[in-house]
Amino acid sequence: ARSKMPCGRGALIVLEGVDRAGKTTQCKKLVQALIESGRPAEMMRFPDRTTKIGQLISAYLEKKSNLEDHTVHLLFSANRWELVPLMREKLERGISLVVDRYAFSGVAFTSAKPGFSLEWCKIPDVGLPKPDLVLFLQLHPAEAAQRGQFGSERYETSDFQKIVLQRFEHLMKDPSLNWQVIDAARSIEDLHAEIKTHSETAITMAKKQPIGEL
Ligand code: T5A
Ligand code: NA
Repeated sequence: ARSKMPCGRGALIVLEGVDRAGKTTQCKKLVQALIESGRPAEMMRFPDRTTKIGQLISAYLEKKSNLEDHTVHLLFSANRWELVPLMREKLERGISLVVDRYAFSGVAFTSAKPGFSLEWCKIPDVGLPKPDLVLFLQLHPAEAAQRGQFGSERYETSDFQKIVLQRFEHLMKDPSLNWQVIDAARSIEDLHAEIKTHSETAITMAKKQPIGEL
C-alpha cells in the first residue's frame, strides 16, 4: 500500500503584518515559487469570507453590520477553527499551507480595542495548528501610507494601526514560535527572495516534526 505521507507533512507558513505591508502579494508569489520548485503548496487567508461565519465577518468589516466586540473576536476565531479539519488534511497529505493572516491578527486587532487584554484575546485560538514559520512583514506607518489611502473598511485608520503594530511587537517576543521579521519596505522581488528562503527551511524542518498546537 502507498504511504499516506511519502515525503512527510507540509509546513504551516503564516504571513502577518500591518495593513498594506504586502502580505497578499507575497503569499501568491510564494505559493507559485514553491509549486515551481516541486513543493506542493496552497494559499489560504483569514478571514475566509466565503463561509457563513466569514460572511458575518465580511459584513462587519465593510461596516454593513455592527457586532459586539467580544462577539466578533470569537467569530474570527471560529472562522479559523472551521477550517482546521481541511488544514490538517492538507498538511498531512504533504501540502504546505501559505496563510494570509492567522490568530496573531486576531489577537493584535482585538487587543488594540479598549478593555481587551492580550491574554483574553489569545484564549479562543488555543489549540489551533501551530505555524512552523510566522513571517512578519514590518513596514513603518509612513511607508504604508505611500502605498495608497486607507480604504473604507473598519480598522483602516492610522491611529488604530499604530496600536495594532505595538500588539504585534509584543506577540513576536513569544520564543515558542518561529517569528521572522522581514523588512517590507524593499522591492517585491527582494522580499520574495527572503521569504522563499525562510519557507524552504521551514518546509524541510516540518517534515521531521508533528503538527504543533497554539
Ligand atoms: N482581522 C483579521 C481581525 O480583526 N481579526 C482576525 O482574526 C483577522 C484574521 C482583514 C481585516 O480583518 C482584521 C485585520 C484586517 O483589518 P484583509 O482582508 O486581510 O483584512 O486585508 P487586506 O485589506 O486585503 O490586506 P492589507 O491591507 O493588509 O494588505 P496586504 O495584503 O498586506 O498588502 P497587498 O499585498 O494587498 O499590497 C498592498 C498594496 O501595496 C503594493 C501592492 O501592489 C498593493 O497596491 N505593494 C507594494 N508596493 C511597494 N513595494 C512592495 N514591496 C509592495 N508590496 C505590495
Ligand atoms: Na491582503
